[in-house]
Amino acid sequence: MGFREDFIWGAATASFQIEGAGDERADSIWDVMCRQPGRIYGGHDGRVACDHVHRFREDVAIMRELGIRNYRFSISWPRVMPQGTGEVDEKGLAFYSELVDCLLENGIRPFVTLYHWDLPQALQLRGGWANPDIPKWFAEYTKVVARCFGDRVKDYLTLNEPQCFVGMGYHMGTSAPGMKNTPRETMMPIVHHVLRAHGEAVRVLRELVPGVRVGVAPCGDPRIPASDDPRDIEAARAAYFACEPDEYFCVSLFSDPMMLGAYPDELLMRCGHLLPRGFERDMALIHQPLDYYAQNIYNGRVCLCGADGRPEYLPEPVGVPRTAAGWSIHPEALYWGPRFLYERYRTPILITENGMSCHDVVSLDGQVHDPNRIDYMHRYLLALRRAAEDGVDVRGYFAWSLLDNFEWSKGYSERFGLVHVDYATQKRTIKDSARWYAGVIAENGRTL
Ligand code: IFM
Repeated sequence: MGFREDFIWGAATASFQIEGAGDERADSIWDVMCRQPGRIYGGHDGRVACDHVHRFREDVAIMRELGIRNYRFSISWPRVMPQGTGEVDEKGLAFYSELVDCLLENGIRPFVTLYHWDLPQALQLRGGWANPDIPKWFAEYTKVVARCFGDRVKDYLTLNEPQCFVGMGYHMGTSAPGMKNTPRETMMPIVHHVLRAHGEAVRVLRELVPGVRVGVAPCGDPRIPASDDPRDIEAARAAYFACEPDEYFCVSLFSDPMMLGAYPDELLMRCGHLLPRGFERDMALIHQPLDYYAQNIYNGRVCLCGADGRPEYLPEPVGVPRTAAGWSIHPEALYWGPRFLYERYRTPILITENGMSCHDVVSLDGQVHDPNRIDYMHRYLLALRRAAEDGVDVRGYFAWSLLDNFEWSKGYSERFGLVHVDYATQKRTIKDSARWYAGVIAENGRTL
């Protein structure tokens, strides 16, 4: 009972959020966004971030000290291909190669995310995700990655949170490339290009990397049934997989095509005519078996079966616990999310992000005491363990994040790390939560 003996305990990061060394690579869409006044909290940017490119050995040593044996990081497309296609930057590749070697020497298994939002600006100038050629560009980039690292890296995630980089990037305008209210006529092809890019990457990885394991890391807040009444459970399930036009945070919008080979019916009825002509022919490429169905889970929404039999959301209770980012805390999301996802997609589940933003400070004793984060992780992990005990094939959990980092439009104002970063000095301080997590890992979650 509990977590599998080979449970994957890890920590996650993303290139733009930690790497820095902005002068040593070409621009991504996030560099451009950061230069636009008023877009990012405090005018912050990713030029230095956690200076991970120059300090990765120290960061790997911290993971080793904590017993974190799995590390999820992303590759910056513009660092390895400045124009997005064609020329390869050998220095950029060398950085990741050294990082991978260092991880392996320290007994840490690398999990590579191919795309965590930092599109080369050169490709944005060619239309970015709206250009129907982008799946081909993504395949070319994936080939470079697979050929360089495939001998040493066997675990890959194609895309991180397509919901966010599509929804926030093209509909809400809060993420790069910062476009707002892009018409549905453009949004639906963007969604389709993203899905084709995923399919192309899976195909390339399977072809070039012997023994590869591939997944994808979407998001979407799990719906939590208000009670054990089967009608509430079904209402929560229906709400979780519902797909409304102009709602890009739906799980099923991206995951049904990838995992079931079809767009949700309700979407096809209302927006199918906006998909690229002949989209049906792409469904086999998009729908390929995956080794993991990964999901990033932080929040949840409680829902019940309303009087008319339809899902009805409960208002947040007064005083609901919240993170420093203002997100309400719903540990049960890590029970119902994996359960609903596993029941629908029948693929082993990997939690590729979960964690909490806190107002962390280095105390007078030189330590970072973050009991709220410990409590958050403890509650969420208990829920995940219960899911495993109830038959959900849960393979792993990655804490977000290893380091405090650049939290996109919030700049450095949010701290999600297990390790505190003083941005003025780049001093790392291991937080109490990291030591607590180290204990959980050592015990394989038995003492939770
Ligand atoms: O920091 C982000 C990450 O890049 C994507 N998932 C959510 C995290 C916290 O907002």
